[in-house]
Amino acid sequence: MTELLTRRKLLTTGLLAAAGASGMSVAAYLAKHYGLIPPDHGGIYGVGETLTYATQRVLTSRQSLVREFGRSEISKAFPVIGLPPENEIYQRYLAGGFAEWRLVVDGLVARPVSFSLEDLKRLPSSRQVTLHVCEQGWSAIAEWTGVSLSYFLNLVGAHSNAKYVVFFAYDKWDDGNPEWESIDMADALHPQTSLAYGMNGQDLPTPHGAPLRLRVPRQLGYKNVKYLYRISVVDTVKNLGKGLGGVNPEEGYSWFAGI
Ligand SMILES: Nc1nc2c(c(=O)[nH]1)N[C@H]1C(S)=C(S)[C@@H](COP(=O)(O)O)O[C@H]1N2
Ligand SMILES: [Mo]
Repeated sequence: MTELLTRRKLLTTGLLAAAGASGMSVAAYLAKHYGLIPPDHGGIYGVGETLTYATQRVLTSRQSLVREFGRSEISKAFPVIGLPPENEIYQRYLAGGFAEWRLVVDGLVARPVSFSLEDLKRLPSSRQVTLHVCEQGWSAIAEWTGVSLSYFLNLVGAHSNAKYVVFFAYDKWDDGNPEWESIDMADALHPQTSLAYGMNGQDLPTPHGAPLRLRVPRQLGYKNVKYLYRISVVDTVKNLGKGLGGVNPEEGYSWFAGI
């Protein structure tokens, strides 16, 4: 930690100096030289968000893995944040065991297709026993079974110039704002990022996001979108919602929630 803080300070100081010398803001400097600007950079926490994002992206290669646990370490209790969507279409799919449910994939992909749950289960599966860390102050370990997102993106032919993958869910916040989030390509292609349809050896339990959720263990809880219906591969999120990259930044959380 001390080392990280020191390097972080050095990096920040270096960037400030470099930006200062060229007469640009740090954010503009980062954008120009590294493309490392989170979608919500313009807010009150703008410069801070940009530095946190850029610092982590520079200090950690996208291949650095989170710890994997043994099955004996799986948590007995796993809290639920975000109850199953009440809307009609979700309830209908749920009642039918998700046989009619489809995951729609669109955007910058060579093959825009939709997948049934059975289609997804026929793809090579990935398993991980990892820690889920909620920003609300709890964490829990579970085994997740699913499809590696990098495998999936390759399968649908995601374009190499795409920058984000956007995840849309069936539920809405109390204020009516629909649930959606995005991650950048570094997280999307990370080997432990997956589309999970199983938890602790069983089908994903309904309150944990059935039939499919994002599992992105390098990011805090709220980036792990449950109750998915659509995935979009894009080069910008500016035209989605308020342009901040997700409902969480629209509601005051940081878009980048790396851990
Ligand atoms: N669609 C949807 N996904 C969501 C949420 C939600 O309310 N709706 N809550 C998020 C938060 S804050 C956390 S901590 C995790 C909780 O997952 P769990 O209910 O399986 O513990 O899901 C995340 N994904
Ligand atoms: Mo959370």
